[in-house]
Amino acid sequence: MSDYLIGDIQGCFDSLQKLLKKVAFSSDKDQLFFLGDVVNRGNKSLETLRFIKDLSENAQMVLGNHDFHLLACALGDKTPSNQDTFSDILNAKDKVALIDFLLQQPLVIEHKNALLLHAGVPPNWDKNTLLSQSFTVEKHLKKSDAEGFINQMYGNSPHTWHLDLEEMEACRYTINACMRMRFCRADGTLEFEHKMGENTAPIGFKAWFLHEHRILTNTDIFFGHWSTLSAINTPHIYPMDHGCVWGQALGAQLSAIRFEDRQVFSVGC
Ligand SMILES: [Mn+2]
Repeated sequence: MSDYLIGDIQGCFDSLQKLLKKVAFSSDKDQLFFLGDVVNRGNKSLETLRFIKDLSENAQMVLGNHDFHLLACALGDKTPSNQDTFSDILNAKDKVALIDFLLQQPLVIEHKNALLLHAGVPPNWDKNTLLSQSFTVEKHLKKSDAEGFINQMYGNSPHTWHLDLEEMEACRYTINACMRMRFCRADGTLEFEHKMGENTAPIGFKAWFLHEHRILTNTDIFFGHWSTLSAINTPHIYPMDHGCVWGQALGAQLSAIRFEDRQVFSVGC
């Protein structure tokens, strides 16, 4: 009986199957947790999403920015860009069921005192703030007017969190923090231009988990999204996007971490 937490698949279905074989995944015994960005960029988004949906009770996932972008293209007023590779889902006969499945997925999973999410937690947020803000977003995604909500969720502002933000603004900040954040200021001010490693922070910014007075420093946090991070020695911080979609030439891997003993299993992509 093991729990495996798996980083960004991005439609790399074959790598996922290779990884599950490596850990000898058994749907009778084991649980899988996907850390978001299960679709897009890779070549088998449809197979990946169907597979995760069909795992049913054996799997949970959090939404990543690519999963959210798929929702916006399927339901909202966004159109896929040239780089998007999820047209197989948009044209699938089970599209409605797959999109409905994604709408039911959370931004954050609390698993035995650990937190699982796609990008990160603002340094000035405690667990209650994170869980209550993400719950508000999840509540809107499950409503019948999810498309109206999603259409209001695109954009970089507000960059900074305030208690007095109006609800839609607070939801936009929450989505941007939980699904897109890499660098931020100590007060949670977000920045979206820089995508390289933790040592490339713009002036005044740090990787979200490197802020000295971060509130959740004693909570294990498992996340994806940031494939350009180097080996991280920050206690309780587990970056799991090992860049699968970028291919073998870059040493890219798809990885799972076994929750019980923190052993990491990886396959080349
Ligand atoms: Mn991402």
